[in-house]
Amino acid sequence: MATKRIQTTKDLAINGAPPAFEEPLHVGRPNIGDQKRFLELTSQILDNRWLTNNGPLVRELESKIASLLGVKHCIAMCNGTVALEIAIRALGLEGEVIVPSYTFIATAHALHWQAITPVFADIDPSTHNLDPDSVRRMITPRTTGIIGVHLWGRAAPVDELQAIADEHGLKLMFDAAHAFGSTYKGQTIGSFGACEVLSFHATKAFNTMEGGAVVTNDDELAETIRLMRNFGFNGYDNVIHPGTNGKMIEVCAAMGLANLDGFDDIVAVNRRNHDAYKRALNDIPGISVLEYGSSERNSYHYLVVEVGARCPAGRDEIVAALQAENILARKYFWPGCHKMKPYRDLYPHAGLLLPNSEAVAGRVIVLPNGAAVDDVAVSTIRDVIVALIDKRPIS
Ligand code: T4K
Repeated sequence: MATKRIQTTKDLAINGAPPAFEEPLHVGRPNIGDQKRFLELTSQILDNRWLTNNGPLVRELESKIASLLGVKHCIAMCNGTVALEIAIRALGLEGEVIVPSYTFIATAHALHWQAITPVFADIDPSTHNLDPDSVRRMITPRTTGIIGVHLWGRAAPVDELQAIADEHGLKLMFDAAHAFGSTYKGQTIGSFGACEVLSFHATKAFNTMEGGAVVTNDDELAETIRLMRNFGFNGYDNVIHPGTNGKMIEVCAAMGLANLDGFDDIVAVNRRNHDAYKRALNDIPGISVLEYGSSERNSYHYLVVEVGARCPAGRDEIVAALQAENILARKYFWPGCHKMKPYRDLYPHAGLLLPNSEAVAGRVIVLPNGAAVDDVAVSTIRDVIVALIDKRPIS
């Protein structure tokens, strides 16, 4: 509930006025589905005394997700990062692997954590996804694979990346952390590359509190990943792979089962908000709401706004003004992985080859979306930006 009307700059919290919202408006406020079902399932877990280690609810969730995505195998994990690490390990990646820099840090960390060098390729500034030409330029004799990221739930250029992988004998997998329910050329994401990795973190469109999964049509790879998730055990007393503890617990699976049925409703709310944001913001000079196109499905979970050169206020200034109002807008994924300390030290000059990543990282704002956002929130966000740029010259 907004607490004030913003008409001029003096109404802004950055200028000493009280904030527009008493409670923070978050990006990534968790979607909570059928609470009653969740509590029933949780009580069932306690009655059964089966809390983790491939329990019945995890198996039910895996089978539901596999059929929803139209893929043979879904292996649920404790989170998306461990799912990435296990998939990378099971695929036998080593040496160098090409990834975008403009992604959440976990994509790069999952490689670095296993002493594999992430090599950052640039993105297409219109889609924010990997640019296949840049990927080609990054291939060296040490390259063993490519990890495409379906950023904001919009599919990476799957066919082009597969062609490059085939031509150079590289493995291709996808970080599909944002892409639950999205499509590429009409086909649900989950079946592309050797495998795809989902995140079901609390802040995702579909969540299991913490969680993730690897999905694949490859029987052998699925079996290896399943064993690696449980220390590499193949039956009692017999370890046949290096493994880790990547298991999803039953309470998380219960949350997933309770949330799955409401997923389409969440997407509908997000789409409605996306339209409202477009109507409210697209006529502000230099501001544009990122479109996902009508030909593919997307959860519209990420409400991405770009602040262009024509805008009389800078991106950081707008974020600061919104945050002062308790609207916790985010600068995902600024400044880009290559500028974060572990990778900046590895590649101090990487930015020279990543002009689009740097430009996009410098102009994106992610705004709140989901059930907590209503028309008042959207118009308040508009009012903040309009008041901020009031009377400033437009270039
Ligand atoms: N690959 C990609 C491309 C990813 O985006 C991610 C995760 C991964 C891989 C790895 O998957 P996981 O291992 O996480 O499953 C958040 C999430 O923690 C992260 O999962 C997500 N991407 C990333 C895009 O966003 P932060 O550091 O921004 O989270 P934080 O704590 O600032 O929370 C975001 C907002 O949500 C805050 O305003 C608070 C609010 N919030 C958060 C939680 C957890 C709530 O209101 N309630 C909550 O329970 O990373």
